[in-house]
Amino acid sequence: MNTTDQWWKKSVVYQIYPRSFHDSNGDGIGDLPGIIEKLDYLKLLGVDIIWLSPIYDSPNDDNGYDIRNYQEIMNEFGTMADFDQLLEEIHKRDMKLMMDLVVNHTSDEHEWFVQSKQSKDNPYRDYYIWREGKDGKAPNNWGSFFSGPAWEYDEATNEYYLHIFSKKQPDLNWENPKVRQEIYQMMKFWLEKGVDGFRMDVINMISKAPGLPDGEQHSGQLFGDGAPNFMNGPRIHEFLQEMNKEVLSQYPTITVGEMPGTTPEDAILYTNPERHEVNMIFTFEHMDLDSAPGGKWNLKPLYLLDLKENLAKWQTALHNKGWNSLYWNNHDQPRIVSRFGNDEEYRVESATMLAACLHFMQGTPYIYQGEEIGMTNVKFSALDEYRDIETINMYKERKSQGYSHEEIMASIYAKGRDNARTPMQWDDEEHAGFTTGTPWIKVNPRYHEVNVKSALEDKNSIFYFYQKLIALRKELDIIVEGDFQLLLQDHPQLFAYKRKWQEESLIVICNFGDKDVDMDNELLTRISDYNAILSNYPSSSIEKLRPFEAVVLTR
Ligand code: ISL
Ligand code: CA
Repeated sequence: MNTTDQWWKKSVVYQIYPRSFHDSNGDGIGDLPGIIEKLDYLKLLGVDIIWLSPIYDSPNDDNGYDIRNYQEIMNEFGTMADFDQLLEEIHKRDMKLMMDLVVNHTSDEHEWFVQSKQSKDNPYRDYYIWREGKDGKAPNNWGSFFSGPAWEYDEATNEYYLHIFSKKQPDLNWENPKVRQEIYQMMKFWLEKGVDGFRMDVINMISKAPGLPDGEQHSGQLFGDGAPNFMNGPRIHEFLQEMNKEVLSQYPTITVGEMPGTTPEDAILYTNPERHEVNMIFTFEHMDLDSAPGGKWNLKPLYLLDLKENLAKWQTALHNKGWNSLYWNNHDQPRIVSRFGNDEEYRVESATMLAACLHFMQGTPYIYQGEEIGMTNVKFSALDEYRDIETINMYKERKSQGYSHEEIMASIYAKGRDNARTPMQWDDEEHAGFTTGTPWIKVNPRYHEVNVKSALEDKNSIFYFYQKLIALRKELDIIVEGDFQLLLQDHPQLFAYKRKWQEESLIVICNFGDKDVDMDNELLTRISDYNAILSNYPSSSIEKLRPFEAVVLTR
């Protein structure tokens, strides 16, 4: 494969969560025409590829990740004609479009499932995973990601169906070749329209361990841990290779697999070009470092040493063997400036430092809407202001387990997915310029201060810093090609690394703390012949780094 085939290695992806991006008709819900109106803004930022979270027909139990019809557009978002226009406008601006491919499960309102439920001998029965109960209980002890068991009992046929996510998201049965063929046909429908690739939702969960054995029961947990039996399962590579052969290899696509529970060793198997599976995956390891045992809601502070060790491990392991995706944010994660930075007095400094720290690594960077203006987490006081099924179900489950309201809200403030899903803040008008109606979820009250309009007016804004990072990636091949070496490994406050390629070197030094820190003397001598090419303070001296300062040097 030559580098023109691997164009996505030089690209930067921008993720749009359509429901919250821009509403064109005042119904309070973002839509496709709303996105078209903002394409010039994305072009100005300089991104190459747009990844759209699901826009397909859906009853919205999980905001579109529960698809009722793969080949229709969600009414609230517009029509197929709007979609065709969106694609055309994106291509006209020399950008590309990546669709969300959600094929581990469908909505329970998808025609296949409606049929499947009818009777045990319905031709669609085997499109999903149905089992008899065991001793009057569910077929196994797996829990769902959205609280409660992963099985739902169906009275009509006296069997249970598997749903790793909500009970309105039944898992498809990938063992059934007909299911696979249906999916491949559907993918071709979109590729024939001209879309440029897919982000594949929890794609490493499509192969389940035969027999669906119980998971280990950890103390304090309501359910067994099914993950080892449904993540990276026995036929996963076979399925992906088949999909690649039958579909992807016939089009010039970019593909990224969302893959929780995946190590760098797994990632190499998924992304080594010679294996013909996907181009890159989303790892979760760095997103789990601030969780205590028992899952994301059990909070733990981030230790910088853990983050450094983890990211360095992925960088070195995948070099020349696979390909990384680089991300801090998406629609499932809290806002990075509130999480690993300081969203109060050092919002701009920490947002830009975090951006620099990530964007000089090897891999394809992903920017999530609002990240480029430093949008922050929210703290709604009442549960009914939250919209996310994961948050609402977790609240009820923890309440019944005896947690206090305050304890649960603390977890939601830190980790709830709605942190990322409040409307995009375009200006300081009512509802932040997102809608003229009533937004489907409350706007973050900080929109007066944090919005696109003011970012565009300030040449030192986070927006222009991202713009610079994207431009530098196009200019400096070392960012795409270079190897990675962690520097100052044990330093508790500085994250520093070196990239090397041919005769060139690039060094990134980031202060993750809110205090000044003296530069390490030895490193200072080593970089005396380097030139600073970027800093997130108006002027910088590398002898002392100020709070959340980032400096990038080359030689
Ligand atoms: O965000 C999470 C909560 O901890 C993850 O468990 C998340 O559910 C997991 O990363 C899978 O995410 C993807 O599939 C889900 C959907 O809800 C997410 O929005 C999507 O990104 C089911 O389709
Ligand atoms: Ca709308």
